[in-house]
Amino acid sequence: PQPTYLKDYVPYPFEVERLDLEFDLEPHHTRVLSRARYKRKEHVDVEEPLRLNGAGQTLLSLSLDGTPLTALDYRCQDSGLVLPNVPNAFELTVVTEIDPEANKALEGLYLSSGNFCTQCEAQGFRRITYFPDRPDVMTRYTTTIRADKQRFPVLLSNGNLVEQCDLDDGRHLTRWEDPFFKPSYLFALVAGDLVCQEDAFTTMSGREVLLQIYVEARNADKCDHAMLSLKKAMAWDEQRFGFEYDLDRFMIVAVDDFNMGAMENKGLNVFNSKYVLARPETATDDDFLNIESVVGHEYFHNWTGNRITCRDWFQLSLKEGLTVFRDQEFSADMNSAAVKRIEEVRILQSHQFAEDSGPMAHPVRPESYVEINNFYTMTVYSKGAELIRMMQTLLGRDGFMAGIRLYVQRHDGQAVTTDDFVAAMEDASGVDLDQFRRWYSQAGTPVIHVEQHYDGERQQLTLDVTQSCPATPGQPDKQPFHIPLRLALLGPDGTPQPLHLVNESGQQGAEELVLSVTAARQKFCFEQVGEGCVVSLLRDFSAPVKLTMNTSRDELAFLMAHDNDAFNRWNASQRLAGGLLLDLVDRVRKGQKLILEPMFVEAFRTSLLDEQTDPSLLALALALPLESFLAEQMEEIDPQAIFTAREFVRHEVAVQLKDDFLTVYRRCADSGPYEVTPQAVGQRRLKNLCLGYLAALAPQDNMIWQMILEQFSTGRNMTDVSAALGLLADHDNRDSRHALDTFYATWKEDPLVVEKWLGIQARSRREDCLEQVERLMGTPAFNLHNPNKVRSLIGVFCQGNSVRFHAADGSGYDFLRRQVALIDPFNPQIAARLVAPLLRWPRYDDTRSALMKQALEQLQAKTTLSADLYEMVSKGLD
Ligand code: BAL
Ligand code: ZN
Repeated sequence: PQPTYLKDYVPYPFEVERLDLEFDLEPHHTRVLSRARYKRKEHVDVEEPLRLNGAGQTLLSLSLDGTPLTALDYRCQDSGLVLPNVPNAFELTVVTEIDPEANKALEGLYLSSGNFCTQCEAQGFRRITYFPDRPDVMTRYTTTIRADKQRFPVLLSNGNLVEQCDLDDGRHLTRWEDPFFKPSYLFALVAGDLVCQEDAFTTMSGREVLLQIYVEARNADKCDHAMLSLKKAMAWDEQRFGFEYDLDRFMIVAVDDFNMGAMENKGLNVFNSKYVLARPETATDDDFLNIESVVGHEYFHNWTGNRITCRDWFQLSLKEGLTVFRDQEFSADMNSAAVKRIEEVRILQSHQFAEDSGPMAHPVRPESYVEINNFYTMTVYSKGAELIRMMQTLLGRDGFMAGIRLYVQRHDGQAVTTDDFVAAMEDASGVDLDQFRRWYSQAGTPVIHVEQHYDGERQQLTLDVTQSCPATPGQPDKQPFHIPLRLALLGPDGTPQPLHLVNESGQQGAEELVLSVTAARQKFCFEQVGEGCVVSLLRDFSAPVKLTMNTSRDELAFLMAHDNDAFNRWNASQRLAGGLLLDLVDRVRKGQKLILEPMFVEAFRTSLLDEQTDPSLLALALALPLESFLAEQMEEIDPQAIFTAREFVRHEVAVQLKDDFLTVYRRCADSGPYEVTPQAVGQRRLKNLCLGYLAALAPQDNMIWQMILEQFSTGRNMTDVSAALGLLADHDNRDSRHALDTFYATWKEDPLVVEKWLGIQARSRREDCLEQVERLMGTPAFNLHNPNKVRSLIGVFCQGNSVRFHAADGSGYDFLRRQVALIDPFNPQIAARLVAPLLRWPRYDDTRSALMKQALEQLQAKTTLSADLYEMVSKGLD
């Protein structure tokens, strides 16, 4: 497969004035008629042929302005059709047949639980009909759907319903018109036996919008939270961004078989059921929060993605980075902003930073791809959102909002680039973002190193800041980034001090400043700085960088207790725990005795007993740094040593603070009805954190073991029940087997709960975990064709159970290789995502790295590799 390059972009030579689609739905033989009006753009050569994308369908007929074409009039290639001699304006009618039932790649039109649905982003529309399947070709769609009325009583597509009638032979028809121009990736069709929950929303200009959530009948009682989230999102987008919904109807459909989380099709969002369905008995707090965030995200795309879309797929972050930022702000406003920020950064630091330092490292705006599906990455999404956040920081809220207004005013209805977005921000605010643009074109995580020098006599503090960025594939040298560095100075009692920058004409005396770091090396000097001040840097994680600084453990403990920036308080706790853990990892590797520093236990106890702080923040501060975060800090990753060191700390803290954990556990005990308020969620988080530490003493400590069993059997919500089951599943004994069996027997008809059951077992610390995973693959609970099941079992084992996946004998690698090889022939997207952990082989010891590489080489040697997997494997071996 050949790469596509950003530098080769050329506009499409034709405009498409309208597109009429007609579907005659049959599971194995769906007939698609598409009628499009094409018009050659001005100044385009008359010799320029019409090129249409298309794959995986049978061409039944083709006619131009009503005249049938013969095989001499066009060329049919693997990737589509070429029509060499077309007039300047014409209507082309294409009739094709497709087989949705056989479509296990879940791209284009397919069946999920017997219902038809579509997924067209990025390039699925070409599997439905021949068309210029690229985001810069926007047109108006009319969709007519005909199907058997009894089997498919609900027939949906984008826009407004304009016709509905019964036909002969038990079939019926609906016709939908979407008044908005859209690219093909936003097309959607759903047909099935679904029930609908309805509600309404009145927009700020007073229009009534019909809201509908369609699900299978068995899930009818699990839509309330998604509906509430949708209404909150619609109101929030009006208040915060001034964006009002634009159609008469907004529909969400939940399906069980879905490669992604959800899809923002115009007016008809199709969701992975995981991000719609929830009841307290079946869904955890995190599920509830994720539903709110994903429902928001897809809804927010209506303006940032649909009304203004991407010129080409290299611009994916134009809509994704911006929309992730918007959903983050929404969740922050609905819940606790500090908790949300910490969670975002925790994921960024452990996963996006890893991507940025591996063979798939790419800029937020990539320069080439073999398969665009491989670029729906943490870098494009999460780092892309950080770029938007940095612009807001540099421009201020008002400047940023002026930029958003200008962006919409200039580009509504267009397909544009990330550069257009930055230009709107610049033009609206007057802030020069020329150097800032490097964030879009340079890959890798910048490292900022800060040396501080205090001159007591002059009362001056100098920060000597250097920045660098490691080489990434194809980019050996980097230019300095424009980095917003938010900082404060805290006095000995924790009070923020007024800041006075030497040689600075701007505002002086503020308690917080954003420094613009733009050079490879830069000094910032502050005056009137008293003795004993501690600097609080990169507050609220003002840039996606790694910060290194010679902060002592005492200073970290001080920041942990006193920093008035909640993010930095958490960050100090992670740096302190991280430093200690990495020292212990080192001792494990050297075979030395492990000792836990008393100051750590004391700092831990102080936080644990703090009754003033938000319990969610405490739970985050008291959680040990993730294994993946620690791994990222190591030159050569040793998963076994990381595991041993973490388990040692967990056990030691549990031994020393057992009574304190019990006190807090009991204080946070479940009371009252289930609510997803920050306070209630926080109590459950803190309670389950305590139980998690205490579990390190079980099952030897029978009292603790019984407590876990008790929570499992009497827990009144899935958060508590699944937390307890996860702790039980770390052991192989009669109680834990009984708990796992009972749980499955209770929930075996609910796929989303079965996924949790699989995930819990895939994450187990049991030494025979892989054996259990392989056994589960052979049971009815698992299905290789269902992406959620694959992610819950295979994905969790390979990405969330580092110590077992990286077993020194290579059994985990061999397992992953076999599963990837099995899945690739029918679902390349999922296979390519699954293989990612093997690409990190250069970071491990010689034995592991040779085995991981060998697994990749074996995959590469296969004769039939999808483009998706080919790209991942070959980059991994480059
Ligand atoms: N556009 C694909 C799913 C999402 O990011 O919303
Ligand atoms: Zn999105």
